[in-house]
Amino acid sequence: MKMDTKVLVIGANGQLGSVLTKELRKKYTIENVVASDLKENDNQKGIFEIIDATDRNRIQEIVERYNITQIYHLAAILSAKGEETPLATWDINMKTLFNVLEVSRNNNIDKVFFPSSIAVFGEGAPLENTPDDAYLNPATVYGISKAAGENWAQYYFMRYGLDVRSIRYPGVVGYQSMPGGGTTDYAVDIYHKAVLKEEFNCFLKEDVTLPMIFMDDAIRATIELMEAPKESITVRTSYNIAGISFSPEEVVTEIRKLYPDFKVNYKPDFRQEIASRWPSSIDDASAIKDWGWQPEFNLKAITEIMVQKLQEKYKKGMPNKEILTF
Ligand code: VAH
Repeated sequence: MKMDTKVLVIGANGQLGSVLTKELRKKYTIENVVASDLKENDNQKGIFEIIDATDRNRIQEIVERYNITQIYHLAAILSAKGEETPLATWDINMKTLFNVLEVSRNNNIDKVFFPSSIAVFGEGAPLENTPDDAYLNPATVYGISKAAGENWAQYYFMRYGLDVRSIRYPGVVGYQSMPGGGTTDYAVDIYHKAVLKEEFNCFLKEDVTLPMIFMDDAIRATIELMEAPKESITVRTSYNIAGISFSPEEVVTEIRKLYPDFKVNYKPDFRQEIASRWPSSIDDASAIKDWGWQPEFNLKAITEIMVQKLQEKYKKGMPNKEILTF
């Protein structure tokens, strides 16, 4: 019989993983959350273990050592980066998921979180108010791996009763961490450049509207989903959630209310092609019905908070962190 909730976060150094780990430590105490990633991260206060999630035995070892009861699997190669090495991306994204699912079912893990993405949608799905059950036709290897992963998550629930839960994240915007290799990374980098009073080169067209979400909303959605009573979960592939949809030019308009001279050049690259196949807005009726999802941050609020927090960080001398760019 397992006692306390003991959480393992795989991919704890990532854009979402680093913020989620901090929130989980607040919720379950620092002793009950084990952060892990490919390399040490000294700004994580708490238990940290090196895990390469392609190594199933290593996951097993850590699950046993800490008597883990929940696993959040946040490690994956994202949409843009993933296109550089398609087969390696597929291999890493799927192998790590299979390892987490197998270790979880073999160790009676109570709950598993698997992040999916709006990248699972493509040609053939309605691009406005895209519903949970829309036709999945991903155009990136990342999206293909997430669509496959959703079906494997559902299979492990149906076949083995493993309580795997999943959210299709929109593009995540936060000041707490840097994204890496995503098509929506522009929406974080743009705020850094504005606060540093530097020119911004946008790799998407000014009018491409994408579903986005503020980091605080994304983290709250994740924890609310994982806390929902098991019987209320009716979607075992992955839940759509909506935050706020916006285009680069809409962000620029909001930023220029605070930085009137902010200069932006639009230089669409291969990521524009990826973004053009993604929905512009999401229907999250199931998340609202099943576990009461409601976003709290609109673009105005996101912009004000991002600017204020980044001003504070840069005043404290945070290095000018370039977003991973190509
Ligand atoms: C990406 N940030 O751009 C991720 C996300 C919806 C986008 O999946 O790949």
